[in-house]
Amino acid sequence: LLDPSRFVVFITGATSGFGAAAARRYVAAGAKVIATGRRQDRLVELQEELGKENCHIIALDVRDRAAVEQAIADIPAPFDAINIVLANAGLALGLQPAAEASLDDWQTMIDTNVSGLVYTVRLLLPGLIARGGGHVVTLGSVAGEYAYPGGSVYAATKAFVKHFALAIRSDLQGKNVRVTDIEPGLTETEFSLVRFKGDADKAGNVYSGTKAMTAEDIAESIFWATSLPEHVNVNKIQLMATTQAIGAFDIFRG
Ligand code: NDP
Ligand code: 8X3
Repeated sequence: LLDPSRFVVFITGATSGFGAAAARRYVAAGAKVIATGRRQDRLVELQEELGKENCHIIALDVRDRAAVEQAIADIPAPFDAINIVLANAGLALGLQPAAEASLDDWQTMIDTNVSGLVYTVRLLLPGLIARGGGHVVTLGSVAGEYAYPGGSVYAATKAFVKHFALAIRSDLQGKNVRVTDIEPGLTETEFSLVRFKGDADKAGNVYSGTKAMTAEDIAESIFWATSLPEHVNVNKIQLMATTQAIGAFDIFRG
């Protein structure tokens, strides 16, 4: 396994959920992290917990291409020696049928999950290559593989993530840069609170009476994939809660 004390991990969406859990997992193993997200107060708390020598923070909206570019250019040593990119920031908004869903919600998901992700990866890849290689980890979803009612644009953005991850591997041949798409199912984070726009009851119902996965479960799979020897590339990891399975085709009978 690789020595995690040599990892410098750039994480988008580190203020909550998988990103925060991954920051903790990597620092616990001796790595350095650059934690980013829009909520500055959360970033400050995380940095206080993990230590300034291990955790550099940048308040950043991944939809703002110029801001992503500037943030990357301004990273001080030793945090600028990034060798793992965890392109994790993302969200689902709403669960309405396609003909009723909010176009603004759709636009926000596309801007964040697609545009924000490609800005992050594109802007960090040259540095990874120049430093001799590294690892890009993207956050897809089971929704990118299996369609479900009300999931339209969210699911489509995650299908984009899955195929983008697979596609960039072809361009990275010979560059020693690995790419892994992590594709989780039901995991309790702030994901549903965001999807239902702060409605804690609706969000709670998603996880009540069942046993969802945790952010720590996903962080462990991310850490594992990046710790494998350099000659091993895990293309994707699809995880579901044991309590979750794929449903039957939906047949309308008039
Ligand atoms: P959380 O809502 O807990 O965390 C999402 C993170 O993304 C937050 O840190 C948030 O930070 C950040 N984020 C959202 N929008 C932006 C933005 N415009 N700019 C920068 N950061 C942003 O959800 P999860 O941890 O569960 O989700 C992480 C990823 O995993 C997402 O891509 C999600 O789609 C995916 N996923 C989640 C699953 C689940 O069931 N939980 C399952 C499969 C995939 P802030 O608001 O501070 O900017
Ligand atoms: C999050 C999992 O099933 O809510 O990507 O879309 S799901």
